[in-house]
Amino acid sequence: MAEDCIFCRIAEGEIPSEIVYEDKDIIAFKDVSPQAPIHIVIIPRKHYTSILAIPAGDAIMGKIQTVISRLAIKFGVAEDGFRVVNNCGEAGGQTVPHVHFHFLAGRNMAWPPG
Ligand code: DGP
Repeated sequence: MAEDCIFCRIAEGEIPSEIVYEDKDIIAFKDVSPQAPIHIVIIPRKHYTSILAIPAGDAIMGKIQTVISRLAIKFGVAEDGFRVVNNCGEAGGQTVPHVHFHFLAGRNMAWPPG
């Protein structure tokens, strides 16, 4: 755990959040500033600053993919569709330096993103 990391503190239960999924490796919770009717943040419990910090071959990416599928079913959007976003680094729009994936659904998404 990184002491000054908001998402580590959410994973530890030190900061309250509306958790929609959790297991020993991953936690998913509602975004505090939703950009769609359904906006979930998926994080590994382990602190990696960004997607670039995840070691090659680490199993966490496959586990995240499984959680994405579970969320699509849980929120009933597997058929309609949804969007998964990873913002990486300053130019990528990352504001919290703990790797995370946005799961967005419940409206039609525009392309290109801003
Ligand atoms: P990004 O810009 O990709 O780093 O996204 C960070 C997201 O995290 C942003 O959509 C807002 C969300 N967020 C930041 N702080 C908190 C918090 O304390 N609780 C919750 N639930 N979400 C947060």
